Amino acid sequence: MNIQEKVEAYLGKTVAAASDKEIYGALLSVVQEMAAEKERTDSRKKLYYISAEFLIGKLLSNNMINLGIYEEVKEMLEKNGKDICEIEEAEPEPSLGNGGLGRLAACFLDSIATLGLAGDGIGLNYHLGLFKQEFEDHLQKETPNPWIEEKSWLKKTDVTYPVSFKGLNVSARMYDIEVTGYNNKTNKLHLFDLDSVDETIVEDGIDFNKEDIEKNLTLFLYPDDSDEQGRLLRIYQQYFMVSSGAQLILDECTAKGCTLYDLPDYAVIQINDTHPTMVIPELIRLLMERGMDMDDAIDVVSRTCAYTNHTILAEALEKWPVDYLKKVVPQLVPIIEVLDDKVRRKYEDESVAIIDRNDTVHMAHIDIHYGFSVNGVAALHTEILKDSELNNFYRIYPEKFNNKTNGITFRRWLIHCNPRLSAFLDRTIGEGYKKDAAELEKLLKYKDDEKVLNELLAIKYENKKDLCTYLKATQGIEISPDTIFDIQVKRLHEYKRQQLNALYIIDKYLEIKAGKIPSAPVTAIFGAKAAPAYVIAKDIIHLILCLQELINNDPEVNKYLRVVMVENYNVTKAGKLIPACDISEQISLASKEASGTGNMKFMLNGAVTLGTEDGANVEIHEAVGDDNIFVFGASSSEVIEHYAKADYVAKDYYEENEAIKAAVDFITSDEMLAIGCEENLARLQKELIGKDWFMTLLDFDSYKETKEKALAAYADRKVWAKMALVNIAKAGFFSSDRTIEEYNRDIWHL
Ligand code: 26Y
Repeated sequence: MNIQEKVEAYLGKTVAAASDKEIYGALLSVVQEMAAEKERTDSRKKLYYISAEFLIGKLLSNNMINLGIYEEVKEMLEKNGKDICEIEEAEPEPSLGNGGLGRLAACFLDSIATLGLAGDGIGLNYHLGLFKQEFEDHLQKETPNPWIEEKSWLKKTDVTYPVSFKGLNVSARMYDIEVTGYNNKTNKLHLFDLDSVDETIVEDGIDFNKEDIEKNLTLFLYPDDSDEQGRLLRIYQQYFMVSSGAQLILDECTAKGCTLYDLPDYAVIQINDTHPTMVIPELIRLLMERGMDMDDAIDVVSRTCAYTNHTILAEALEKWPVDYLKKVVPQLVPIIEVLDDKVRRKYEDESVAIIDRNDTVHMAHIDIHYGFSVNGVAALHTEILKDSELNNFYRIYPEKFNNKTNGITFRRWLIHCNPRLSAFLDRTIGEGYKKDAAELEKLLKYKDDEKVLNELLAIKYENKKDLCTYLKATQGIEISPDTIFDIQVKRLHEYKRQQLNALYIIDKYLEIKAGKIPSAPVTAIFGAKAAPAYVIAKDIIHLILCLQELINNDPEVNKYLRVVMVENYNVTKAGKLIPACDISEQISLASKEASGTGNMKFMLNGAVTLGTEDGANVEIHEAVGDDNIFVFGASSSEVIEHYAKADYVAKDYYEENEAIKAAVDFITSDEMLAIGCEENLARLQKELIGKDWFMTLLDFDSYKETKEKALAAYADRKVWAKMALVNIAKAGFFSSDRTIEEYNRDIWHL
């Protein structure tokens, strides 16, 4: 049977007569069948990547690319009067993640399978995922995102595991999603769930009864934790995930002949940030239940688990009061106490203890003492961990620390999201880059080739036109492809400094109003979700939405400047925004962004970075050289020194710098208050003047100056195209295939 016949067999009618939704369903079945027929990876030792998030995005096209049928299906659909993009629209996006950490896990699964390595994901099947974002009265409103339909990528299995909480025994059921590698074998993503979970308990946005664990356990990713019930629910979720995962791992290993004493020869567990840390005491508990004595169990587990750190923000490193653990998982408490006791006997240093003097458990400390590897996610980040943040641990265990600079899968972030660019690459440098990303460097040969440079500009222009059409259709917003597309899309967080970008926009607005006409028109595009309980982050969204309203409706200004805040930014929208970008905003306060991965996606798609020397920006800078990136701002060592000396005073910058003062004052101007809400705007303004923990005002001048340079450089189209070309050519290092090869070489040894 050819593809059309297969699809029509599922449809029970012709492709031409079917709806987009029906075709999507039929293609899903065809792909699932093909994936099931593919060979599975198989080796004695297997990787288990445990993560609270897997931000996989829509899967149909990605799977078709990996199975090698994408072009064939696309042509078949065209022949029948259907457009593959419309079919893609019919697929709901699973929102099983929040940002970089979750998307990294998804890129890793793709690369692990592509390299033919045996490695499965373990996570949770959140029914409503991360909330869906809507804008109402220029504010973020959260609503549920039910993504599981009758036909979905999830395959319900018969595998169940008992999980015990204090006073509550439940049964975890495993669901599987096939992970197809690019032209290779397949792996699985195992997502655990509870049959009794009930979506109807959600009301009024995303509120629900937090105490009814049997009904709420896997409803949402990151339920609101501003009260104790919310925090306890997070512990319920984490333990449910790791206990089921640990039982699965032990079952699979024993089935392969593992005696449990040789577990490290059969399994390696990569712990993605601290969210799955309880897998360590839980595995120890399970091994003891199966007859191992405690010291042996601790030794075996310590040689099986490895930890990845994704942050240096102290407030994001998880700590749980022992009391909370006693309320939810009392069976782990004596084990954690022994783990702490052993550490205390060996090391006097209080700062490396597991349970501190306030009876709080430091989850990262469990990972570092009882795992065999600790890795950061970019060179600078790992150095900061070693030198300051985790220095006390580094001095004890220098051999455990290693760097694995993040990467992204080029299948999704180039081949799928930018077919124009990948077709151009196919005919210019051949298709080898799809398996070996380093081959992108072949492009450098053309850096002075006018025809090639013009082609790159034409591709960017077409992608920008597509984005204009999309934003008009989805949000009713009109922008022009003849302006510079300046894009900042990522989680909303003060350290990422969307507020710095917003202050620049205000400054520009005031300049235009004062008669200073910019040399080139700019469209500033944002996309970001704020955690529901993060007040200032939501105020920043409010500020941007008010600026959008004010500026886009002012005929004096909107010829030169427009602002767009994309609603419900997600993987699908990233795929449409990134290929259309001219300037990639990566403006975190130096030292705070562990790596960033959006920066890599933009680079690969020919955008030029405007960024601080932070995270992987540093490595991007090294790769492209000074001439092909715009770098600004205080260095990480300067920033770290400011924190150490506590000598940064935002108010001084506000009072001594006229432009800063004018921009900050404008937040509560009559124009803004006519549109927005005084409470939100005034609170944000006060925060910027009185605290500004992430030093926005410190970098304002240097940001403005450097951004002006970038905007001016854009005018010389040939020079700009050459910069874009160099960025694409040098992106090979940031393939997640490279990252995974390093994980395997240094940590997993599969
Ligand atoms: C609620 C709390 C426990 C929490 C929830 C989510 C804490 C952290 C996170 C997510 C963190 C995250 O996404 N970190 C990002 O990981 C990326 C992949 O390594 C990095 O590129 C990025 O710099 C980092 O912010």
